[in-house]
Amino acid sequence: MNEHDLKAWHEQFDAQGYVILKDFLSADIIAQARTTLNQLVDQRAERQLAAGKIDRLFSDEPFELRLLRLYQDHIAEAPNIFRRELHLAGLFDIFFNPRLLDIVETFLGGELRLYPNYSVRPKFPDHAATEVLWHQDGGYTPGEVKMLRMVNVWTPLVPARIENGCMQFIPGTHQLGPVPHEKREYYLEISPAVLAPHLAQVIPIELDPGDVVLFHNLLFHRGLPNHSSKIRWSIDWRYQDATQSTLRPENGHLARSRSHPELAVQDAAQWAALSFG
Ligand SMILES: O=C(O)CCC(=O)C(=O)O
Repeated sequence: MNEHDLKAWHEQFDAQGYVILKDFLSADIIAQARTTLNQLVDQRAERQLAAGKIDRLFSDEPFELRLLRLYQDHIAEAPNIFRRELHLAGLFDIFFNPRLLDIVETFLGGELRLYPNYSVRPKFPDHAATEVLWHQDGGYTPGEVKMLRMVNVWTPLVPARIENGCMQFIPGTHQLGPVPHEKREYYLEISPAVLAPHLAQVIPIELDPGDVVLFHNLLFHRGLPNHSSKIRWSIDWRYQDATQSTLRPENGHLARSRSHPELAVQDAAQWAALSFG
């Protein structure tokens, strides 16, 4: 991170509401995350087998396909998000990545929490529950969301393209403040009258594993449907100024504290011993 890059990132984040950090996470960190998530898939395989829903574990299927095979005859039961399951040692290097925290600290200051909605999304092909409608992340939090000082993060574990359900952003919309959302079957959606004037400015956020996008908690965005034949795996999480309330029942976990470093999550083993909240 040099001063020149940092200045450009801040300017882009302020004006457009997002910044893409290309090739930011190492191949080892991504491989470790995929291996770790495979443990969750293993557990699902055992469960499906025990329930008589499948007759084999599909152990030789690749990461992009195995969960699909496990649920292909029971697609309504397929997981579309993992949250509570993510206290796994192999995800520590993503959520508590020191280089990432260094950057986020320049936005939010030296007291940083991992906000309590870290998620992994296995986006199944053509599955309505995995098409995430236009929203502001803040739209999912009740109360004075405008005051929340946050940096939101998304990274893919497979190449994310328009075809397999990358995200789309509408640059600059974070400056509109919190807008009304309406309840749909699976997700909230920004009210059509508010959204419509901005749709001409939509851009796709096509990323590769290792790339990371930082975005504003009020930026209009959505996750496209996956029209490919494989699962689009991704991780999304958020950091918040830990001196604020989360406006949620959960407090998240301290990721960095300049005032009390010993109170932040120290290592992978501690992360794995904690629970969602
Ligand atoms: O992964 C997706 O398709 C959507 C994710 C999203 O909306 C978010 O991270 O806020």
